[in-house]
Amino acid sequence: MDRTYLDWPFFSPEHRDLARELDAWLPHGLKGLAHGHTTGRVDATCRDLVQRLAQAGFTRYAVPGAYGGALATLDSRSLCMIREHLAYHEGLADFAFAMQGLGSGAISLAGSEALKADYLPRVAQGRAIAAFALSEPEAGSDVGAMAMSARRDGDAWVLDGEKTWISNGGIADFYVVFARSDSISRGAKGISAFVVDANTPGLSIAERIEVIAPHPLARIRFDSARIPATHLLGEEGGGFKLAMQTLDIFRSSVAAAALGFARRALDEALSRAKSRRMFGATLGDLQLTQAAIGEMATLIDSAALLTYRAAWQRDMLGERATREAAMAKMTATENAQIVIDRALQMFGGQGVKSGETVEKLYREIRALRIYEGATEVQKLIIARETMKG
Ligand code: COS
Repeated sequence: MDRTYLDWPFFSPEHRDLARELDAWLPHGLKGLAHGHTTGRVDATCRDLVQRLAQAGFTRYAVPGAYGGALATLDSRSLCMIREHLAYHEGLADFAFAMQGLGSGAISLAGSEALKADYLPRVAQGRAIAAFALSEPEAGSDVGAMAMSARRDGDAWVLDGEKTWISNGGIADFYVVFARSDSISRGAKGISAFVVDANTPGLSIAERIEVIAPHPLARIRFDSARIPATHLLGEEGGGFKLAMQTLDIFRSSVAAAALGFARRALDEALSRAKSRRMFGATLGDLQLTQAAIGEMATLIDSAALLTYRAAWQRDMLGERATREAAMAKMTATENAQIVIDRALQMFGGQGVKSGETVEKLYREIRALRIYEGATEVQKLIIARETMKG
């Protein structure tokens, strides 16, 4: 993996140390990991990964320092660096790490002291698996169309409705759930956020969803699920903004994961170019291959620059990096798709054989262009932010 980017001015010595730590851990840290496509096997592998990442100390980067985190506040560059490295080696490891951050992010940002103290240390230590429940069957890109309801009843909130495409659905210990807490029937206003324990009566897994790159994913039902009133996150009606603030942090980390997949694809392509013989030369001697490699390397660097610019801006300038995170997410995921496709092409028939690294990357990258805001949503966000200026 190209390491020269670590000399870019976005990083501090601590980030370079973290990259070294990841490099030292990864070859043995993922050894013996069970693979398999069945729901049960994938669940077990994800639980195993959360334990391994926690023992190595990496999940501590998913929460703030006061609650067992590695650094005082959530550090976007560290999140990106960890996701990039994990994705390079194993997509499920990236997934397991990312979800600890995304699933607990709204608690870190807006939780009461009691909620933070209860949930965040367990996330950091791998004792609780987190999930983020925003999308609904009729409200994906259009978050404001959500219908799930939250009704106040004495010292409780009562939740009714359905959430879908929920990563970690089925294995999570708790869900951060967004629901409509007043009578306004649509739009951003009136949405609130709650922490819901997985064992809450009335919460059930309606369907486990199987996808091209297997990971725990589910549709979840809430039938008069009662949670304590204290499990409201932030202010009543502040849920939409809280969801957007959480996504502002984690979208640049999705970009970093795409970058890790793309870097792996380029490395696979380079070794193929050197070893594969054809037309009396190597694949890499052919100018068409050189053109592909030139394009791939540039797509990767442009994605990396936007990714770490967004992370640096959030960390160092303390500014809302909505536009920058959207640019990074859109560019890095789209570029990675092209890079991986080019790499697969260089493997010819072998590239589509099940179990090949490029075949796996080809399946892994696709969802990243959709989740946490599809490319089309990122374009909309970038345009709106740009037109404000
Ligand atoms: N940070 C803080 N506040 C934000 C914000 C952000 N990043 N983005 C929007 N808001 C605020 C707006 O300022 C507005 O506040 P006011 O009413 O006080 O002016 C409010 O939230 C509503 O914003 P907006 O009008 O832009 O909402 P829209 O309904 O038009 O939705 C998009 C905007 C499409 C950008 C949003 O629904 C979205 O991000 N969709 C994709 C969702 C997603 O990523 N899903 C994946 C789930 S996780 S796998």
